[in-house]
Amino acid sequence: MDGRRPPDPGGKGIVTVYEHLLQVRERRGAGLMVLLDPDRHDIEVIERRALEAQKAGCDALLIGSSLLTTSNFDEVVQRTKQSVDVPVVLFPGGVQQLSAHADAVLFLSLLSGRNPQYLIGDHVQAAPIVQKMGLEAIPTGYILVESGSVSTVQYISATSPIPREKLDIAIAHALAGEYLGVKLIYLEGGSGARWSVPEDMIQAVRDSVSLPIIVGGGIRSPEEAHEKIKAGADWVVVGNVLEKQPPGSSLMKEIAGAVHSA
Ligand code: 1GP
Repeated sequence: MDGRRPPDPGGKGIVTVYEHLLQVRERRGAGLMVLLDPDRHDIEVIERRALEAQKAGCDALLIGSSLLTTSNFDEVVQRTKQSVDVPVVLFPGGVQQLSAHADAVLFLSLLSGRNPQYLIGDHVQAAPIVQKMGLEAIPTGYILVESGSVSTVQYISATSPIPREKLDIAIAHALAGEYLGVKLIYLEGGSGARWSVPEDMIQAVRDSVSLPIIVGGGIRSPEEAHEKIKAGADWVVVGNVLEKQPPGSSLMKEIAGAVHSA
């Protein structure tokens, strides 16, 4: 524990965001995280979307970007945090995406790649900052999966995704993550992916590791989110498709409903 007390949404004495994630899984069967990308919208829009996400029933917010081009990241996190009660979790594409205003950070190691910067390099730079900020770090094995086109994260990280049909390779990476001690596996198609992570791969990883599994990238409908949960995902992340919805759209609520009823 780092001494900080993240939110206690259920009033049950939950003291870490990781525990909150596990509790949501127990209570609701599965969870929805909405991704807010500071590069894509003004701060006011991000605040509004964060509130909409909370009202729609989302269980946690992720903030991050593969390529951060805005200069007000800290302010975005601060104002988002002030707007909602659900945990605000950093999903950083790099060391510059840290903020003491968040409740936790997914401490991502890009296991599917062989670029040392994203396996350990950035982590060494980030770790002392995370400690000074008092952020809860959640060790996460990040596994990029081929999704029909070159994703931003693939391009920026200069790594190859796991081919969609190579279930054994996905299993081996997830297992290696478990043995190395990560607490979450994140199967990622990349934001705006043409194809989301295939269900047979989610199922194969589910059958092989005991860790909670997050699945994101290219999920666009309640039905698709429902299928990911049925295949074994504990959490679904949705970002891109929600950014394209007009104010008042019910899509977020429908996706939340589909996730929680799976
Ligand atoms: C991207 O998994 C997240 O890192 C969410 O993807 O934006 O395609 O929903 P989308």
